[in-house]
Amino acid sequence: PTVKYEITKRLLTANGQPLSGQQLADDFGLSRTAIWKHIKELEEEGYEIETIKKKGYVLSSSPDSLQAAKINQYLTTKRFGHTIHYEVSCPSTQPIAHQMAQSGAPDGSIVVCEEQTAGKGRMARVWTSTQGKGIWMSVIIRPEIPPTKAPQFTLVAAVAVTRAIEDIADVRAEIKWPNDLLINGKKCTGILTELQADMDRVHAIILGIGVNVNQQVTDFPEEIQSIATSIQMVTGKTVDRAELVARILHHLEIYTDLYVMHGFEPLKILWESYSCTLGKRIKAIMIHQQIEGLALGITSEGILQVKTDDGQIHGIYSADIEIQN
Ligand code: BTX
Repeated sequence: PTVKYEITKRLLTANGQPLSGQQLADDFGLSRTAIWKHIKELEEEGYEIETIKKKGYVLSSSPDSLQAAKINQYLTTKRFGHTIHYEVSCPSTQPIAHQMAQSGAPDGSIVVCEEQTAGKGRMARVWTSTQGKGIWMSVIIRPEIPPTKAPQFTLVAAVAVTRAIEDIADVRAEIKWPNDLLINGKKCTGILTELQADMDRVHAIILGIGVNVNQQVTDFPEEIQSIATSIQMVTGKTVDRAELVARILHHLEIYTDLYVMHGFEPLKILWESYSCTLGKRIKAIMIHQQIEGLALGITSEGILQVKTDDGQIHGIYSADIEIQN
């Protein structure tokens, strides 16, 4: 970590106590002028810093951003989020994370940005990622599991994000199998699970998480205004995105460890309690076919079971779901 990062972290966690310029200079082995230059740079980035004579620097406000130091102040995890790659703007966080994973980034490393110019959904669809309004994040996870189990990870992530939103914004999202989080029937989160694996071993799961946090309806392109929502639109309150990122990582680490130790079974109960798919008539749209019927449940593998009108039960591994009642 750079000196500027360390100074930012100290300012953010000082709780209004002044930080002495001399002390900082001593701690980092720099001159007071060098410290002052870092402070000026932070001010240019939107941090408001007061200089109190003979006492030092006090942070009066910080910009609404997902810079590493902002996330770090809320981290409660052992591994997740300890390596943070931050971009102001990028096409998509996924390829950056893939590259990092290939060059050996540790378990729980993340890529976050303020804006994606080519955000990806599943099957080459577009994920709208408005500047400064949401969480556009990829998490590199290295669980010891066979590749066949990787799709279940989407469900694990869905539970983690739902719990985090509940903690921070006091609103309960519902999970629409397999990867959407809905509030009042509209999509507020999408999850994209990608893999680096060989036949018998997962090297890394690149978990893409997109959360609509502080958008107004007009921040969305017209064609998705009727199907998309944000936490702010539902609660009327602005959420600190950095705090929400840290909370997502908190739950994600716990549930990942639980999953690796005990499988999907203990998470299945939680997943079901947040689901809005089960017990409903649905249409499952797959590439080569569609199935209509009653969503009975998910198996301990995370496969959706649908009973068609002829009484047959179908196992669905991956599909888009329309809920019909
Ligand atoms: P999905 O294929 O399930 O959903 C994509 C569909 O959702 C789009 O076709 C559109 O109808 C709708 N949509 C697009 N943008 C939004 C939005 N902001 N809010 C609600 N609905 C929307 C879901 O794919 C997986 C999305 C993963 C996004 C993350 S962000 C970080 C990472 N980087 C990246 O490029 N993708 C992932």
